[in-house]
Amino acid sequence: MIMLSVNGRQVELDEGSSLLDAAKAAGVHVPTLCYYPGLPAQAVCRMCLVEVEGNQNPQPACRTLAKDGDVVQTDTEALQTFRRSNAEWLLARHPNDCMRCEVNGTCQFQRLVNENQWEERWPKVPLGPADYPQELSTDHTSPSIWRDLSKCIECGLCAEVCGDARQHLHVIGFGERGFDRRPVTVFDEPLSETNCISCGQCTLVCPVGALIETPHWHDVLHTLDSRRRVSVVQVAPATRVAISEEFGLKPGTVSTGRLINALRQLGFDYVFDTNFAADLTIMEEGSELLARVEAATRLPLFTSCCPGWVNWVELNRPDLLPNLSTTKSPQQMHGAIAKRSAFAQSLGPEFAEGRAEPYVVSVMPCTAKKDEAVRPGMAGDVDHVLTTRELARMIRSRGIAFGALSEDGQFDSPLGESTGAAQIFGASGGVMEAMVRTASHLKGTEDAPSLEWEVLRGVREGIKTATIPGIGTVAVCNGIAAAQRMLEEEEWRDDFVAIEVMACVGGCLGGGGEPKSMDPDILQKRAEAIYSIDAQAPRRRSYENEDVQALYASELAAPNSPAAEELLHTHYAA
Ligand code: HC0
Ligand code: SF4
Repeated sequence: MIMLSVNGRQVELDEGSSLLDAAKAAGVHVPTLCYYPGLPAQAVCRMCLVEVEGNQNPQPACRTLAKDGDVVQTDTEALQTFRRSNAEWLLARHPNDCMRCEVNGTCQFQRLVNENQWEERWPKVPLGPADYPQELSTDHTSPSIWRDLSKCIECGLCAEVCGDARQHLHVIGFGERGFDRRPVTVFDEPLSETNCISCGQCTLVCPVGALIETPHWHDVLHTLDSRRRVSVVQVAPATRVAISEEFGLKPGTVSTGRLINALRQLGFDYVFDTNFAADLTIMEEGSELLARVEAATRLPLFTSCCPGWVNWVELNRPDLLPNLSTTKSPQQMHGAIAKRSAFAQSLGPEFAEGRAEPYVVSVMPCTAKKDEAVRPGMAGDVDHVLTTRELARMIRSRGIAFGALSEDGQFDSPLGESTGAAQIFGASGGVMEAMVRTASHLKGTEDAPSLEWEVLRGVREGIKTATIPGIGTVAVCNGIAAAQRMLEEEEWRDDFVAIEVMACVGGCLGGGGEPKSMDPDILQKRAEAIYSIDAQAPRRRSYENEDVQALYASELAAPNSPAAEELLHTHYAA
């Protein structure tokens, strides 16, 4: 342990901690722009400069190790002048059109400027070289991600997260040096022409509005306000445990009921649960796995509910496409059922055949789900996809006091019924654990010996494995980098019967559309919330979902039947 003082307050902390950690431990706020927990400190924004006694120059707190006996000052007049000069430089390169910006109210730069009353004093200097074509600075070609370089503050976090620090995809990197430095794609191609998998991790760490999810919430509000179609919304498992953070509730707060009430206040006619379709996914994907094991073909089976992973396979390893499960993701299944099944038509006359089909919106922790919703073979199942962050904006824009809503909201039935197995889909390892819980039942043998598979849980990046009696050994790749590492060796072909891949570390609860929380333990807290919902669920195995049983009895006959194939399965194109 080391002892030091920050603004006169004594703190004790572990060796290896930074001065930023020390300030936090002392309860002192040090401004940052280019810092994100878990990513390497960039130390380029110079907002976190602090004075350390004995050092002539101020030090960046994010990247300077705290030493025993340090005496640190964080808010002297000289430091304030430094910060103001840096901010004025950034303001000169920024459009400062906050009122029309998608991150208005959540932008870190805007907040700092506002808190410190910094002003725009210098003539405008656009980002990049003087002859940089301005049309290249705005890129709206991706169905999932919008880029606006005019808002970039060159923090470097997007290049880090897309590169070696997290995803190992290197779609965005830094071009030029010094004055002209800016984040670019290879050959400055638009994102849609690159190997971007739409994971949205870059939008999660961007402190400003330079990288955002392709916004759908304006269209959704317009459609709801027009009240011309019956509207349906479905909610993903990872959204209900994270949206609380957007409204100042404690991280890890489960907000399912509040969320349902907010969606009703926004004007949705039916509020359903993506988890219903997650249970159905297990029935289809589990049966698919057993059929492949029996026929000894297309093994190992890769899960396909993460669209970032599917994009990666299509772009980089089309030879693996036959191994992907053809089962649609729960998002797409839910949309297909709401729009095209006789089952949904039993909901009421507004769903009946011949009427305008319902308007289906999904709320997801994921930016790649926007991309998935327009994929060939599935387009039309879901009309618009909102990220957790976008939904929070919608709720704020309608003046709904989320934190004050009651937790008593209930999903509509029957497309709102679900089990605990479906809820854990939102965490890395959850799809596999849910499949394990049901596989023995599908085989017609005793159920798996254990309900809970701790070895498949955990939010840390890497590969988890488990040997399941009667099935074989399965693997979980937590993050696209882990999957890439695994595929570099050939052992995976023989070692595993099934492999779950989630492109974002933590699974969906670490998705690119989740709140931009700066809590370093955030994934753990969200995961605990997800597993607590499962632990309290009256039913915890997907085949126990009575409405899923009813859907098979009334319409689909059995998993992987021709009717189920038509409605619930898809194909992939290289
Ligand atoms: Fe997920 Fe899903 S669990 S991908 O992570 O499978 O986005 O939360 O909604 O579709 O259910 C995301 C989360 C979902 C889907 C489900 C799966
Ligand atoms: Fe990289 Fe993901 Fe951002 Fe695409 S969405 S640029 S793959 S971090």
